[in-house]
Amino acid sequence: MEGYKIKTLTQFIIERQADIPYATGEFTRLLYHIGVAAKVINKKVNKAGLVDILGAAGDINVQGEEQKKLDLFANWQLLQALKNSGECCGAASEEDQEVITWDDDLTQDGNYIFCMDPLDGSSNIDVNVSVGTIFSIYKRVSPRGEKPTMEDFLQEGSKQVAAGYIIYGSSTMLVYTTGKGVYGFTLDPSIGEFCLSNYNIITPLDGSYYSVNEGNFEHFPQGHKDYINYCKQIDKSTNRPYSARYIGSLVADFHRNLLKGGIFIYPQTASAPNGKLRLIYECNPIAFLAEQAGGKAIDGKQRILDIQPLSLHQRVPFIVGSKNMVEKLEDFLDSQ
Ligand code: P6P
Repeated sequence: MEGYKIKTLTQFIIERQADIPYATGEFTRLLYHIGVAAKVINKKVNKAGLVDILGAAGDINVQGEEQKKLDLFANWQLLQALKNSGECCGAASEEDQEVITWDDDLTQDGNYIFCMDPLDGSSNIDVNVSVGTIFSIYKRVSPRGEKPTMEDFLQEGSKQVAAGYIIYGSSTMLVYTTGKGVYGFTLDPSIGEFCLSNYNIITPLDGSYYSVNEGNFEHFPQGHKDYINYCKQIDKSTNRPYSARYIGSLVADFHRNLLKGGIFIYPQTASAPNGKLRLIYECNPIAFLAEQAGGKAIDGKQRILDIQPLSLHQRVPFIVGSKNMVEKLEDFLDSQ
């Protein structure tokens, strides 16, 4: 049987190295190491029910959320990969209160910083629902040869040089952008390689999925309530009512909407007055990917990528997806 034409992630990164200004292979090496960590995490996620990797780790993370053993495993694997790459001088993680740095000359000479949610949606792990890793890469602004500063990590999302996610679902995919389009790679377990499967992903301008936790409906700002009610009204000319699709795992909800068209909404609620999702390692990378695929990402007032971060674990309201759907919600918000 004719095999499909394989282009591995490593081959693709090297081919597209010219996309990164002044790339000298450093960035290629960094992305390669992320791919290795993703494969190791995938192995554990895929058999989570069989090994003692499920359940609580007994700790609470900086978000006040119960840490899962798999969260900590993923965090450790990614931090090791970043350290071993020698290209990353520091990392901000959802699982760690402070920035992670290393006391060696090689990493302190690293030109990049890394922000991540090592295993997003982890509350779904024990019930076998797709989870994901989300990451964001910036060039450092502090001088090389020293430890990074907080300024390196509080850059606006528009300064990202790359962003991506790994979704551990029915198949495992790595989806990333370096600002020249969005590319998806599916892990072929038979050869242990991420292989190009989605070339230059463009998200539909319209879609029929709206993703929001309607259990919080009463707490939403009125504009959000009006938009959600709009989604439910019957109007065959605009393919409504839409379908409600909400998995409770950002990477899974976003990935479906990216490919099929849709909108994901996490507004401010009573328990999360600034929204629940974190700007630096969830909203910024997803927003970069969405814009690169022709979509849009706002906090309800401004473009996500224009927000000046004030702290590592800052939360923002998050609206992301098909451009026309986001702009329709904006119309409702503006009419308040
Ligand atoms: P809620 C998972 O905990 C997460 O951070 C995202 O992956 C997901 O989109 C959101 O929270 C779900 O939150 O409040 O609807 O359960």
